[in-house]
Amino acid sequence: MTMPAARRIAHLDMDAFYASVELLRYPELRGRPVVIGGGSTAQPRQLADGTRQFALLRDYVGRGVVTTSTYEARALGVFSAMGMMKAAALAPEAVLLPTDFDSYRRLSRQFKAAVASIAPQIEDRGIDEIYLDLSEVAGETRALAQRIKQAVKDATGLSCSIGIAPNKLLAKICSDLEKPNGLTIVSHDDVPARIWPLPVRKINGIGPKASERLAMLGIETVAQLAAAEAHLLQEHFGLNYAEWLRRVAHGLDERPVVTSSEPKTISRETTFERDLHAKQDRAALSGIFTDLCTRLAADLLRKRCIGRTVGIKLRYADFRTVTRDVTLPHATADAAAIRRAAGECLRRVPLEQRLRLLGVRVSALSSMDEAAAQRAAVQGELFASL
Ligand code: DCP
Ligand code: MG
Repeated sequence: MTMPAARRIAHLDMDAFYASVELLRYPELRGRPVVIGGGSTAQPRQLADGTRQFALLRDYVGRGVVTTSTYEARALGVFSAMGMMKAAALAPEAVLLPTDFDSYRRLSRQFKAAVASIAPQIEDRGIDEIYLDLSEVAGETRALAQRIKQAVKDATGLSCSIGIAPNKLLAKICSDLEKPNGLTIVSHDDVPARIWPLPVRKINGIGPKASERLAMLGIETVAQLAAAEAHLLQEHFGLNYAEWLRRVAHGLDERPVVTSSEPKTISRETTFERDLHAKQDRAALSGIFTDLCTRLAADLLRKRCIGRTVGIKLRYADFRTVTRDVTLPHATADAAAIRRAAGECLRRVPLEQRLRLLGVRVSALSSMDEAAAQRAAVQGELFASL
């Protein structure tokens, strides 16, 4: 048996992202506790002498929550999602700034473009985080990571933290270990030393409910999870989630980095040797149709994709082309499900004329592995909340 080649996967997460973007614009606030999340009343005022006057958290009244905070504010106990009044009690002297999503989005595009110039295999995970597949990128790991961090800094003036590991699961955990401006590299052999001491919450996919439930079983660390009896986990979390827990506790994760350059739609079509009629050539057409769906399902499986929208394309003998599609309740890669949905579409087109071409496509694609991990996670959360 040949082992698949080891991968080199990075997770990059910007440091105190929104707050750091604000500090680019108000450099005089560096080193001070700053909280983002005010409304327009928190807009700094330009004074006659050229200096700026900032709103202070102690003057805040309302029901808003903290969007993010600088590390100086975090040292005072102020974190994302905390009520602003509570934050004001902890850090009355902190500066309050309004959120400015346009700027955050602009800087987000800039840092991603800078990274893409070095490592093009990027999976976008939101405004301030990405996964990178560095397996095919030349260079020693630490030097490569430093180059990426420098490129982000040069393009935006901002710092980020990078975790590099054999898979997404470990890379994500690692990017958080030495924040801010961190660089953490782990191999599979480092899992017992670096990952096992961590609380189970550090694993992306073990939410608050699952960790609570694990704590009731005496499982607080990843090491304890790795050592847990399989039947105990199965009993409390169900087979799928228990199996997933066991794998992640050992640092195992096969999910690919899904780049946005991957297709949004996958299709198969065929032009007939002679024009076919829906009634007279029913059997032949039906066979071709089923065959298309089977091949399409195989394409999806090969690309590890599932899709929610199934569509057909018909070209009539007079070269007119029509399409129809249907969106399913759940994404699928199953040949029979695709055949059924495509059949439904076929019933919605006129079939008096002969046909030259028939095509089937699946769109609204997502990653098969991502979906499975999410299902397992949701199921675990459900079990945990019972
Ligand atoms: N964010 C938000 N609401 C939250 C958490 C975060 O609106 N509950 C926003 C503000 C953050 C951005 O998303 O700046 C990125 O989230 P992170 O969790 O990466 O937090 P930060 O980048 O602010 O800090 P860190 O340095 O810990 O990554
Ligand atoms: Mg961040």
